[in-house]
Amino acid sequence: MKQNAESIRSYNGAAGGWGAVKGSALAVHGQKALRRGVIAIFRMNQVKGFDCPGCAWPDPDHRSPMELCENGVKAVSWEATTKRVSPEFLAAHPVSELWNWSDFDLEDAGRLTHPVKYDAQSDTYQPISWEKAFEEIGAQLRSYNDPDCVEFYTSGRASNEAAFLYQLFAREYGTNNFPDCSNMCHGPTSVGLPQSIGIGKGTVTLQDFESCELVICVGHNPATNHPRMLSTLREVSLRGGKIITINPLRERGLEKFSFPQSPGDMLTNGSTPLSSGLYNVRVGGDIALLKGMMKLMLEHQRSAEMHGKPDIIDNAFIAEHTAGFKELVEDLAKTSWSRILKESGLSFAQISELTHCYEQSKATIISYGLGITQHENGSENIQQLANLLLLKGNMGRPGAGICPLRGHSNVQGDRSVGINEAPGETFLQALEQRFGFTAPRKHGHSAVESVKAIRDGQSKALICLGGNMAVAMPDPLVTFPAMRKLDLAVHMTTKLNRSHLLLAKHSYILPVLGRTERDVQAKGVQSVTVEDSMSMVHASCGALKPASPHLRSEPAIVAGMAMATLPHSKVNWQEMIGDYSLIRDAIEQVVPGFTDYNWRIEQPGGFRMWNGASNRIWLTENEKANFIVFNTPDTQQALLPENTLMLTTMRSHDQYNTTIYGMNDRYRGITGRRDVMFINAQQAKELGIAAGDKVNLKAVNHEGVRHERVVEGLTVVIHEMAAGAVGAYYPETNILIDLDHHDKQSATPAYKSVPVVVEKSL
Ligand SMILES: Nc1nc2c(c(=O)[nH]1)N[C@H]1C(S)=C(S)[C@@H](COP(=O)(O)OP(=O)(O)OC[C@H]3O[C@@H](n4cnc5c(=O)[nH]c(N)nc54)[C@H](O)[C@@H]3O)O[C@H]1N2
Ligand SMILES: Nc1nc2c(c(=O)[nH]1)N[C@H]1C(S)=C(S)[C@@H](COP(=O)(O)OP(=O)(O)OC[C@H]3O[C@@H](n4cnc5c(=O)[nH]c(N)nc54)[C@H](O)[C@@H]3O)O[C@H]1N2
Ligand SMILES: [Mo]
Repeated sequence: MKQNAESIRSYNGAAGGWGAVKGSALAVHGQKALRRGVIAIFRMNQVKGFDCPGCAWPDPDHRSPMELCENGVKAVSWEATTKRVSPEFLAAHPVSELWNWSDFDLEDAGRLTHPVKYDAQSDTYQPISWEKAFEEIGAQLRSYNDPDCVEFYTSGRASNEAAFLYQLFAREYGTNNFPDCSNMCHGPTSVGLPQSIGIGKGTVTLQDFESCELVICVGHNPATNHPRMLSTLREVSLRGGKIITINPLRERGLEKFSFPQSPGDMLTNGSTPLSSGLYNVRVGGDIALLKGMMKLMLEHQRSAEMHGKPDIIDNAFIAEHTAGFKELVEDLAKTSWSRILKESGLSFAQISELTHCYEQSKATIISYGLGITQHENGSENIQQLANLLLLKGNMGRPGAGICPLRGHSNVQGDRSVGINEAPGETFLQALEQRFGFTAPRKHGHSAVESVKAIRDGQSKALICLGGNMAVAMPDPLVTFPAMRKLDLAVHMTTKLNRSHLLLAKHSYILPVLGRTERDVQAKGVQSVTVEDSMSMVHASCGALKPASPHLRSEPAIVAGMAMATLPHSKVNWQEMIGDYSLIRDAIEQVVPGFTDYNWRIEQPGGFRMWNGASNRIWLTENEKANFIVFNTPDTQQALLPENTLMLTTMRSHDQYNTTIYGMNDRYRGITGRRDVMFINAQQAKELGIAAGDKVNLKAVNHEGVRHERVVEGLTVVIHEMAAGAVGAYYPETNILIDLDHHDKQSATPAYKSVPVVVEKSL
């Protein structure tokens, strides 16, 4: 397609392949990390190596010599860079100057080398000793009467050991305020899925992909975000399994794949076709589509019964294992086809084809990502996916189940070991029994609630274990001023980012060892552990020399703060940070599922945490798997201005969340820029805009256009995507998202359906 710009071209190649090798080489080179990077990359995801800090896709049992992917290489070289942010660098660049740097430039400046504290007089971060920093932070935290005025944020790269100590510190201090990055992605998985199947985690393992007949990929983009999944999908495809995509956008990377580790593919420029069907559902139209599929299945079932043909649905499973089937049937009977077609944006023929495919498959896996979770009905979206699986008994048997694609490499593990704003009583009692302090019972703040509490002056201090919270959250018009009202901000981090420049009265940056680096404590070299998207727990041991001798490990920093804050602590912090196996012993004593923790992580590949639903044991209140009905409200869009479109915010291929590695988005054909807006050809024509035109995006709500919430000067890119929607990159567009626009049950921001209008720039 002609796009009127050199920087924008349609991409027709395969994912992976030589493009990925070139992308990896550029990433390593750009960070001047060639030697460090290469050593690190060879140790990544190997049995005795470290876990890739990229995504949470599991490692296969039989690892290829290099179990890695292009984006994993970028993540490692970004961390293994030889560039440094030293005290001299910080002295030379006042915060007011750094504020004007781009997000890319801030992180590209390199690794932080010393603990620093902000000095208002010089407007710079200045070095401070670790002991003094701990002492001051501890004194500040002790000065508050109400522990609930402190927020403990976690980003999902933290290891189980760091996260367990962190929650221990916060709970002994007296609060359950754990805003977490998972509140921004898979909150609906944690809240919605347990109501259906009794657990907020996926039920499948990599082995299930070896025997499934069909994989339905709904609302995720693995070529960019979980590239190692493409190797798994390639194997499914090679043995004749089917892969279907439900996505408003055509994501080229999911269509064919050149396996960078297959000499055959690479030498012949060959590729394996992956997804064989794409259904361009409307943004937010998944529930309508899923209801349409289930409605058809029930019609086919009735017809099969009448004609004495084999069953379409699994009646035996439904009778023995589920509740709510009758209500589901009633709801589907009431749901009209006109509404299903309008809301899904698909034709009856397309829905029939998809349903037929699902009916034919004897074992189906549904994998899903943020295209499902980041909506006002994110939790309900997931419950409808579960309904569809349950109808055919596709849960808890080989080759079948649900597969949420989690984000950060240990986001699931962090939740498992206690990063939870609403902890269960059993967990709290076990914690109390092991450590002998009284744990708080009041529910704490999730991410959105924490920003509101800070905005309202209720919360005064923010401690961040990694991440870039202020930039990742919606609504910088609210979030940024809120952060500047804080009394205390402490950031444990590897690199500089914008959140660190939103100054509190007292601001500290504490530099941490990365996943790739050797961690030596009193009892020698330490490993940490992580849990992937399929509940596999394994050890990760850094190999590189630390970026600076002044770095400390995350567990050691958390323990340092805890000891300085809680002089009468019941916890033996010093002992635990000398030997992380003692932290794992404590986790084993508090959290079910970690029996023989230290022994089992020594086994190749680690171990899988027990999962009830995978064994058809439903840990729901009624001990059944539940069909959950959702009466879709008459679309709220009716209240919005007539020309409203739904903006879905996206990641480019060269970004890891708020970390921008580069300016390309290869599979979507974008080179050297991020200031673009994707739209389909017909929609563009209706708006009177064409490829290459400049437009402004403005937020709208029921009161009309909100002129202060605007992103200006985006260039129009014509892309195959559903009608009624536009796409643009995150975080640049977060200004358009209201803090109150989130999934109702889990408060996960509805980043994927933001009401906007498009105006032509003058
Ligand atoms: N390289 C790289 N890897 C990453 C990350 C990264 O930024 N870069 N981030 C990590 C993190 S924290 C996470 S949570 C994961 C995210 O991984 P994904 O879940 O893949 O997240 P997104 O890239 O946001 O992609 C969401 C997809 O949903 C589609 N979509 C949008 N709206 C809808 C809808 O209404 N319905 C449907 N069916 N689809 C929709 C979009 O077109 C897009 O293809 O990746 C992790 N891995
Ligand atoms: N509009 C829109 N907004 C979104 C999303 C979206 O799809 N659309 N996605 C949301 C999602 S899924 C997520 S998970 C959030 C991401 O939210 P966060 O997890 O808060 O953000 P990241 O960008 O992953 O954090 C990057 C920073 O982590 C620090 N870091 C890197 N490695 C380490 C380490 O090993 N240890 C420590 N301590 N720090 C480290 C570096 O300083 C780096 O700048 O964004 C959310 N925001
Ligand atoms: Mo995420």
